[in-house]
Amino acid sequence: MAMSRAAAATGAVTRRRLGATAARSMASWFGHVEPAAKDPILGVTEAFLADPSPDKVNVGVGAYRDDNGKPVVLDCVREAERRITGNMNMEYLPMGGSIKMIEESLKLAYGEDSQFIKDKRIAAVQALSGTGACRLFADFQKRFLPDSHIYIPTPTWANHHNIWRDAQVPQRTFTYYHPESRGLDFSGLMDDIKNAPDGSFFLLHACAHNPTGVDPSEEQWREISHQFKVKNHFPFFDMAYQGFASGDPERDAKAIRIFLEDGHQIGCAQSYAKNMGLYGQRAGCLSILCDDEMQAVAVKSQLQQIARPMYSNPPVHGALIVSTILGDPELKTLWLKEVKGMADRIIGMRKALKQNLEKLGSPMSWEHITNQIGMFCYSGMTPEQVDRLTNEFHIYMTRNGRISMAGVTTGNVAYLANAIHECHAVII
Ligand code: PLA
Repeated sequence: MAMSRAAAATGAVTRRRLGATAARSMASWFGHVEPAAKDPILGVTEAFLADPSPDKVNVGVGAYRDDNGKPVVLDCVREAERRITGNMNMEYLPMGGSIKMIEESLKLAYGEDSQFIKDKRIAAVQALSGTGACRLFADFQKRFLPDSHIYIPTPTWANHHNIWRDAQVPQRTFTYYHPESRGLDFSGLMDDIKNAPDGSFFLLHACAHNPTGVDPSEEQWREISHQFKVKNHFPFFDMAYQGFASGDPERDAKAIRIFLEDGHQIGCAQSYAKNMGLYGQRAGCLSILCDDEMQAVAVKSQLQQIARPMYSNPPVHGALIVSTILGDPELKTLWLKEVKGMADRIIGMRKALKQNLEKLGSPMSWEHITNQIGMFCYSGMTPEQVDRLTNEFHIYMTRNGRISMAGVTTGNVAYLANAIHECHAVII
């Protein structure tokens, strides 16, 4: 029987498709995909885990350890989990996340009695920790101010560059660190703020700058804020270490509070990874201070719309832990004590590392180890020196010379100091 014209045509299409599939299977679908470059921070953890040496030390990623080198779950978190267990269902959160967690987060960043909170001027959503908050903001910036740039400090947390790159926001850098003095290059910073086109976006580390451990003083923040006002720049604060700089979350919010006093509209990314030890729970918050309540409602709805096709709504467990702790005066007091305890242990390890290096007769000045604050020590070691530390001493850290002080313990500090001393001695 003769084939109908339609059936003949279908057959031809099928043969063509099969031909294409056969050709592709010979060439392989993904043959062109090259391995991605290793992440400069998380790649260090991978290398550390693969090293069988019993001496190995990981001072790469910024993850707090106790003095035995063990990961820590805070007592306030354990207690919050105990209270939550069995009491909650596992339904989806709203697209913008837990209202209670957001409320508590805003109080932490903007102040318990903030008028902006009372006036409902802040658009805020729960985010996938600090990274997710930054990414959501970057996507929002691209969508609603498509011609804008982001000014990022030199140096900064490496992932900032990836985040704004993937959001397709063009990046520029501004001066931050002065390598010779191992401190802030304040005049360079102020010049760059002045020279940026009016109305530029700037990424600022709210406290405990990563990787340098160098923050502006209160007076310098005031000058920066003033200059931002003159230039009408937008400050976006990444606050990944609130509490880790001074041991007191209230004090660590000082830079943000100064900008608020001066009448800026700000954006803020908060993370509970470090200060509550909720790393893998991905608990964070993105907030944007708006002109008024109506604008805040609109901005929040747009943030939710960006989140919906990416991950729909944020995870529930970490948010519950955060809201349970911050919403209960007794648990909050315990949290504040525990944050201070973590910050103090790090300060103690800074002193111990410096003393050990001095005891070894190191000809270098190690003042910066104790002058810097937060989780990291920006040691000044070169990538080659870091490679030696890793290859000869099994000490793992990022190649920019950053030491995560949170991984230094009474047990490994002398070994670390000795290795640093050896590697420096050769270069000098
Ligand atoms: N912002 C800054 C400045 C950070 O240092 C980090 C984490 C984040 C945001 C994001 O943290 P979160 O998404 O887990 O909340 N920086 C770490 C880890 C601690 C990392 O690189 O992911 C670091 O070792 O630098």
